[in-house]
Formats: sequence, C-alpha cells, structure tokens
Amino acid sequence: MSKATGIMHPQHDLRSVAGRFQLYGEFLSAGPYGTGHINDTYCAVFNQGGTTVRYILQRINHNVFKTPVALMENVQRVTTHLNQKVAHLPDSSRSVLTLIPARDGYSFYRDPDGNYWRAYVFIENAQTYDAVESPQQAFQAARAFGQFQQLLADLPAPRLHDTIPNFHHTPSRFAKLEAAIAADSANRARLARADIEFALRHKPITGVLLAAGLPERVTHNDTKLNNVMLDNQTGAGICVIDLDTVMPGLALYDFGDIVRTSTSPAKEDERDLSKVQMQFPMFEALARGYLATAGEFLTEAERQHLAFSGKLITFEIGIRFLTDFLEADVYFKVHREGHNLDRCRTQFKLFQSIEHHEDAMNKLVQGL
Ligand code: ADP
Ligand code: GN1
Ligand code: MG
Repeated sequence: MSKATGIMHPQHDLRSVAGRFQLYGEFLSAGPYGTGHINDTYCAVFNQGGTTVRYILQRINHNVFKTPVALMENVQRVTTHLNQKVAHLPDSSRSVLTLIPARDGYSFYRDPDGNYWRAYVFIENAQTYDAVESPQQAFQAARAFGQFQQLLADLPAPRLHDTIPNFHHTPSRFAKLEAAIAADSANRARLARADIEFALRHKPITGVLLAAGLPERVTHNDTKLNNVMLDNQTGAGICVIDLDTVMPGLALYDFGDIVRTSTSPAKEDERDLSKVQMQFPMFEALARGYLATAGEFLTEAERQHLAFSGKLITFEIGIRFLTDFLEADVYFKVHREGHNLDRCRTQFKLFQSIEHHEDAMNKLVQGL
C-alpha cells in the first residue's frame, strides 16, 4: 500500500523495468505518481552526470485496454504527428508527450508477467489540477484541448484503432447500467435506489448527440482537467497528456468532458454536494478557450450542442461510476468504501446544475 496515495500497488521491480528503456545514468528511485483512475503511473528519478532527471513510467491497465500493442501504435502515431507540427516552435519538447523507446527499439516493454510498460519524458515546471481554481485555468485547458483536435485534423490515414470500442456511445453505457441493475451481483442496488431512479428517468437524452449529424474527428476522449498540464509560471495549457483514448470520436465528447471537470470547484469525489455546481464564469471561459482554437473547424450543429454535451458527458460518466459501484468496483481505482457511488452523485448533482443553466449557456454560445 502506498502511503502517498493509499492505492494498492503490486510490487513491481521499477528499477528493472526502467532498465528496459533507453534511459541513461544511475537509477535513484521510483514511486507512485498522480491521481489517474486507470493506469499505474510512477515517477522514476535518475542521476545523469550530476543532474537529477525525472521520467514517467506507466504500466498500461490491460484489463481496461485489451489491445495494448494497437494502443501504443496510436500513441506513437499521434505523438509523432504532433511533434512534427510543433517542432519549430519554442519549448516544443514540453508541448507534446515524448515516448522513450525500450532498449529493443519498441515503444513499450512487455514484462514476464504480461504487463505492458512505457516511458515518457517528464514535463517539468508544469502541473495538472484535480479541480479548477480560476476561469483562466478553464480557458487554458479548453484552448489546449481545442488545439489538440485542430493539430490532429490532418493525421494521415489509416484511421486510428478504437482502443475501447463504443467508449462514448452513451446508449451502450446505459445498456450496461441496466444490465448491472438487473444482475445486482454485489447486492448494492439497495444502497443506490435514488441514484438508479435518477439515471433511468434520463434515458431519453442518451442518443441525442448520435442523432445530431455530427462529423467524426480524431478526438482525445478523456479531456478531464488533470489530463492537461498547465505551466507553473504562465498558467498556459502547454501539453495534453493521457493519450490512451485518442481515437475517432465527436469533438463534443471532448468539450463535454471539459465542462464536466472544469466548471465545478469541487473534486470529482466530493461528498458535500452543496459544493458541486456549474459556475457560469468557468463555462464562459471554457467556451471562449475552446472556440479560440476549435472555432475554425466546428460545424453549426456542433456549436449548437456545446452546452448540451457538458450535460450528456456528465451523465455518461455518472452512469459509468454507478455501473462500477453496482459491479463491486472492477474498473475505476477506488480508495474508500462507496467511492464510485460518491463520484456518481457528484456527477448527477452537476448534471442538475448544468440543466438549470442550460438556456443561459446556449445563449452565451450563440453570442460568441
Ligand atoms: P491515467 O490514465 O491513469 O489517468 P495519466 O497518463 O493521466 O494516467 O497520468 C497520471 C498523472 O501523471 C497525470 O495526471 C499527470 O499529473 C502525471 N503525468 C503523466 N504524464 C506526465 C508527464 N509526461 N510529465 C509529467 N507528469 C505527467
Ligand atoms: C478515467 O484515466 P483517467 O483517470 O484520466 C477514465 C475516463 C473517465 C475518468 C473519470 C480509459 O480517466 O473515461 O472519464 O476516469 N478513463 C478510461 O474521472 O476509462
Ligand atoms: Mg489521466
């Protein structure tokens, strides 16, 4: 058990894993890093000729990502393309994730237990945030995710692999929830009656984006606030990270998830629901930041659904947390009893708050 995070970390020999990558110098230490819900992320520290250098080492969660080799092919293509686009700009090595190849030249290392590992250059003097603190942060995050979509618009064929099929197909997510309720395998439905009832009542919205005639694009699909690094000095959104779900999708999956994670001042697992609310100035900053970069390619139908996408993606992640709670926490990492149910409740509270402001949000977008 790691003291820092309270998460169970199976004992991986991180020194030996680090030794499989083209990392030079003396290995000093490695420990758990960050607050992601899926992969095991570590920071590894090296002494390189008297300078201390950090790297990110990650074990890909192959329970969630069933095709790690295809996933790494996507990550390699995407980072190479982005790097070509920004290479001439100052500070380009902090604007795109850089994979460090394994000693055998592959982009990953497969250990004897069948785990897939990768190493990234550590982006220094920048950080991620689990909850938004200012409209400037919201603007910067949204601008960076919009630019990410813009830079990938001309990614050469072939189509990227679907690393998780139907990832944002909300009706499929809803069907999984219905199955989990019917099975009630952990006898937990009794603890979530009102939440289940709330979810079931909102089934009609699940198909709206799919029916809106929106174009397929290359999208990130996991644009929560802590998947973009903000510069410590300037606050600028410098690098989009967590590229496992970059694949074909709708632009609004990304905008919706920024609304979900960057309009409320509360963390995703806040228990005091009175703190969970959609703050209008944050939404305005997000919309302005996103349109500053994505505005040049969005269609009219996409613009019209910007506010709605925040509501839908908040609902979708809410029902995913609820499903995982009912299935005894097999997907998302949990750190306390009822954690997924707490997360579900913040989503449903935020959903209601977005709904309350939806007309005003739509009006604002029309005026931009
Ligand atoms: P997960 O898929 O589990 O969310 P992430 O790839 O988002 O994993 O990494 C978890 C956290 O580690 C991030 O939120 C970020 O704080 C940190 N992190 C990831 N990659 C880097 C990097 N290249 N440089 C610095 N920090 C990073
Ligand atoms: C997971 O990997 P991470 O922690 O950035 C999840 C997202 C959810 C998010 C909820 C591959 O994101 O879809 O929206 O948790 N990623 C995957 O916080 O399922
Ligand atoms: Mg992440």
